[in-house]
This record gives sequence, structure tokens and C-alpha cells, in this order.
Amino acid sequence: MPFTLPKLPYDYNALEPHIDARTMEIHHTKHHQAYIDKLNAAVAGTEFEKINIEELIANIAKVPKEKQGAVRNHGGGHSNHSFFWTILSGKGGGEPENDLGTAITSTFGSFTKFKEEFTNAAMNRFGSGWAWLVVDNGPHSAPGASRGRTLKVVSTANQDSPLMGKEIAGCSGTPLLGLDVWEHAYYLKYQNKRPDYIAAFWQIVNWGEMAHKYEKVSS
Ligand code: MN3
Repeated sequence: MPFTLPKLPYDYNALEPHIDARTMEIHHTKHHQAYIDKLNAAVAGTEFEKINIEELIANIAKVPKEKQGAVRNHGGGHSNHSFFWTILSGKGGGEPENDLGTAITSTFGSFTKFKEEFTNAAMNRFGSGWAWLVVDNGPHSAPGASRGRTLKVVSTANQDSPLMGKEIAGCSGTPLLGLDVWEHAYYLKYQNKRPDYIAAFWQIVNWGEMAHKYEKVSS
């Protein structure tokens, strides 16, 4: 099979008490796996099963029309969840340092203001979707051109990704931080209390991994 479920970089119980082991196991082995299975079914036997998932969803316009819906939903789901696991850590929390910390402070005014803006994006996403911190260098940032460092907080519906671009996802950029606000991400422990889940999320953000992603995008 072309797309496969990535291993988590930690145990299912590693994020407790903020996210419980049962939620993590179901989220990973059932929800994420289901996106992969449906994505694989959609692209079976095509050239699109051979490219990496970020490239696939960034080039969704090249996918045949009749498969675009499946790639958008399930390819987006695979990409978003693969990303999400990496920016969480049982040893996370606190505040970003170095270049990423400086960029956040200079863009948003302070770390607290950034947190507020991101939290609002996550709260105000009606129904299912994601909140993101992205580096957005605009639509014409050619490879090799001087890469910008424009940080933005955005949100997407369903499994749309900023990588899909403005026309599809309503926003664009390379994600540094993402928060899954589908109820499947928090319902067992938090039920309808999305604010409590978002507050817990800040305790497990892996700023070190984000700084690494930021360095790759902006250097
Ligand atoms: Mn999810």
C-alpha cells in the first residue's frame, strides 16, 4: 500500500493527563488509519500513490476531478494527522525560544497574544476543522527566492490543509503548529468542552519540533 500509518513518536499514554491514552489510540489506529485506507483506495493504480502526502495535497489541482474530493478529505486527513502527532510531546508546553520565539513575539506582540489568537481560531472554527500557525510567503514565493518569515494564524474546515492553498482551503502556508478540533480528538475526556481541550493542548506543544520546522521553512 502506498500510504501507511506513521508510528507515533511516543506511547499512547505519553500525553496524559492532557490527552488520554484511549483517545490517542482510537484517533491514531482508527481515525487516521481510515483516512489512509480511503486515500489509498482513491489513488490506487495512479501516479499519485507514489508521491509524498504533502506534495500530493499541495498539487491537488493536478489530481483528476473525480478523485479530488477523496484526496482533499482523506489525503488532507492523512497529512494533517501525520503532522499533528509530531508537534505534541509529553515533555512539551512552556514557551518557544530562539528564532521561533522572537518571530512569534514580533508578529503577535507577545506570546500571550499569539496564544489568544490561536485559541480564538480554534474556538471559532464551527463544526470540525483545524487551527494553524503557518509561515505564509505568499502565492509567488519561488524556490530559491529569499524566503519570507510571515507568520499567520488561520483555520480550516474539515480536513483541509493550508498546504492546499487559498482557493481550496481558504488560506495558505506551511504549518508550524496545528490543532485538531474535531470532536473525535477530545470527546472521550472533554465531551463538549472544547475550551478545556485547547487549554490542555498548550501543555503538550512540542516547541522544539516546531522550531525545527520553522528553521526548515525560513532558512
Ligand atoms: Mn483527528
